[in-house]
Amino acid sequence: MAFELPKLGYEYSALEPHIDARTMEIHHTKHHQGYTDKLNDAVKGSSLEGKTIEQILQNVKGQSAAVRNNGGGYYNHNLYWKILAPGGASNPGGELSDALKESFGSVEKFRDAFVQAGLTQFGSGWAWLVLQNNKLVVSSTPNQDNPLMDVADVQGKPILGVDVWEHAYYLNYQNKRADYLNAFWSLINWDEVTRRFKG
Ligand code: MN3
Repeated sequence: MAFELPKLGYEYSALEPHIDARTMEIHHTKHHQGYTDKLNDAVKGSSLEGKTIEQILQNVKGQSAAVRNNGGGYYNHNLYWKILAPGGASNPGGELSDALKESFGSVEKFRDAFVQAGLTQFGSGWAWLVLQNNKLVVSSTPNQDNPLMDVADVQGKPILGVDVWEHAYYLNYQNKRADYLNAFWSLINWDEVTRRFKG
């Protein structure tokens, strides 16, 4: 069965004023659709057909650039839409909060590390919160790579990720990536991040 572009659980305008509706619409219907279509083309008729996206990414070493880039793009945006929410809780709670304090010292220090990872990722890529051997770490990856991939420097389960490609923020923020990252923080769906942390 082919990979399908997921529907968002909210309107394109739901994240305004932090992320504008036009950016969301283009990001979903053009960029994510493009990764989805190209992934399907790359997988069709190959030994990867029928595998889950997680299985493909965990064994991406040696696969084509088309599989790596579009498979990553497909997975990463699925995660990105889910961990965004309009009017969500402003901070993580419960077990996730405790784990963040244990790994980073405080939620604030985690936030600083996460924003810094997004800011310092040169060019296009992602910043991540990764569950690695029961510990939480922050990392960043270039292009559409992610921590699930067997080619990533920091490997583990991504539970939060932010897209720092310019297409994610340029209409609203132009070159001001820091402003986008700070706005992103206020849109995080902490219930979803906690679900991924526990699951
Ligand atoms: Mn993107």
